[in-house]
Amino acid sequence: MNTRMISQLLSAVLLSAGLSSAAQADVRITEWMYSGVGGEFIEFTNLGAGAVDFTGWSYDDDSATSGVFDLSGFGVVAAGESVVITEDTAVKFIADWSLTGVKVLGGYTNNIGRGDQINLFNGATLVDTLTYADNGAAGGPRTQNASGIAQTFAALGADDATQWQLSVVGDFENSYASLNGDIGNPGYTSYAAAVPEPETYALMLAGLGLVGFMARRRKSV
Ligand SMILES: [Ca+2]
Ligand SMILES: [Ca+2]
Ligand SMILES: [Ca+2]
Repeated sequence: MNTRMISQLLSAVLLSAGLSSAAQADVRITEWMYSGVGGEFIEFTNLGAGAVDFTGWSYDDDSATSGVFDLSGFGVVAAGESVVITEDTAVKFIADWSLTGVKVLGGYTNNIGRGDQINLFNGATLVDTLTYADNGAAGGPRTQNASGIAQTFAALGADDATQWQLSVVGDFENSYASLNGDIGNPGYTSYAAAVPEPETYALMLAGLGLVGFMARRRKSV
C-alpha cells in the first residue's frame, strides 16, 4: 500500500465517520416497563456524539400529543447519557433501583398499559416512537415486573416491538433486581458504548497513520 492509497483510506474513514455520526439519530427510547411492583418507567438515551438540551422536550403515551409530560427538567443530557421517567416519585425510584448520578423525572400520570405506545417529542417533532402489545398485533415482550430491552442497536428507533425482549438478571444490559424485585437497568444502556466518540475516530486515525508509517519504514529497509 503506497502513501497515496493510505491517505485515500484515511479520507474514506473520516468521511464515513462523519456521515454515520450525522445519520445517527440522537435520542432513542432504550427501555420500558409498563407495570411493576415499583413504579413503571421509561428510559431515553442520547446516542449522539454531542450533548442534547431537553428544554421543550416531552413524553406522551398513545394519545401521542406533544407537551403532555414535560422533559425540560432533564436539562442538558450528555452524549451516552440515559435518563428516566417514572410514575413513581423520583426519590423513591432512585432508592428502589439504587441509582447514583441518574436523572429521573417522576410523577407522570399518562401511564402506559400492556399494549400501548411511547412517544418522545422535541417541541412538536416526534423524535422516537415505540408501539407494543404482547397481546396484539404490535407484539413485543410483556414488560410486567421486568423491563423491555432492544435485541440489537438497529432495533432502537425502528418502532418494531418484536425486536425487543425481557431483561433478565446479568444480561448484556447488566440488568439487576430492584429492591422490589423488578428486573431492569434504568439509567444505563450498553448501546451507548456502541456509538464511537469523536476521540475514538481520532485514535483510529492515529492507529492507521502508524500502520502507514511502519509500512513505509519496512519498505525502505
Ligand atoms: Ca402502567
Ligand atoms: Ca395509554
Ligand atoms: Ca437501560
